Amino acid sequence: MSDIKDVVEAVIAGEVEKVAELTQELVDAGEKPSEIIKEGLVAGMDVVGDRFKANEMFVPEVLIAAKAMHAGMDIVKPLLTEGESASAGTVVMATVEGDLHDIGKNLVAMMLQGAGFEVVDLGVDIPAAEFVEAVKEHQPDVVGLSALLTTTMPAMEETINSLAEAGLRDQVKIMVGGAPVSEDFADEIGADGYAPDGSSATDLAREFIA
Ligand code: B12
Repeated sequence: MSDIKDVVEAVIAGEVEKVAELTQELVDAGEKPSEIIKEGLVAGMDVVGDRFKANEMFVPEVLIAAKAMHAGMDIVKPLLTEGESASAGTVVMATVEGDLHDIGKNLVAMMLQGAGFEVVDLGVDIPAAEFVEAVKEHQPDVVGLSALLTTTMPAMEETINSLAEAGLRDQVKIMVGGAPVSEDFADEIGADGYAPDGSSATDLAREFIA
């Protein structure tokens, strides 16, 4: 009989098929889907996030772990009842206008998904107006802006200003990130927070919602 702790270990090790098998076994044995997510899949990604932050795991391993986590999520998500919906909140994420870098943004999105957030990923090179439309449509709790170029950092401020002009600023918390971005810059442009990596971004999003 498989144990939920085995799911944690298999996620950390990035064993995609094993995570799917163990998850299915737990479901067949009557384990609650929400418990499998919380104590298995999300718990595994939490460890991955901590190890990434501590430079004990690197981007490719994190991506494989996220894939393993998704393999389990695909099995349990459809089984969740309305009341036990795993969603910790909704995050609209994208790389801002003029910027095509998405490796970091994707990593953050995966970590957020691993922590139970619904992520609406708009992609790269996203103009402020598109963020405004997405906030109207998806009513997220959090908006995440990514920029990797010093030349596209001003587009973060433009996006925040556009959300304010559209009267949506108070409905969302805005977090920013990307290699050239800092806490000071976040304060300067009126964002609600900055995080240096996916694991901290997840902590920040959890704080926003609490
Ligand atoms: C890969 C890469 C590319 C790839 C991008 C592929 C892709 N699909 O993303 C390609 C080849 C396309 C590319 C193109 C260019 N690039 Co480039 N690229 C890089 C490189 C080598 C790595 C970036 C990366 O993926 N890092 C790994 C990820 C995991 O880290 P990360 O992005 O920082 O993300 C983490 C955090 O920042 C944070 N985070 C990220 N986003 C968010 C969002 C939120 C909300 C939060 C909370 C946190 C967060 O969490 C992430 C996970 O830990 C960097 C150099 C570097 N070392 O950073 C240059 C770099 C960013 N590129 C650079 C440049 C100049 C360019 C080009 C202009 C080159 C050119 N002349 O054509 C073009 C621009 C294209 C465009 N319009 O965007 C410069 C930028 C210089 C500057 N200061 O502005 C850099 C720094 C290289 C250099 N030293 O010159 N690039």
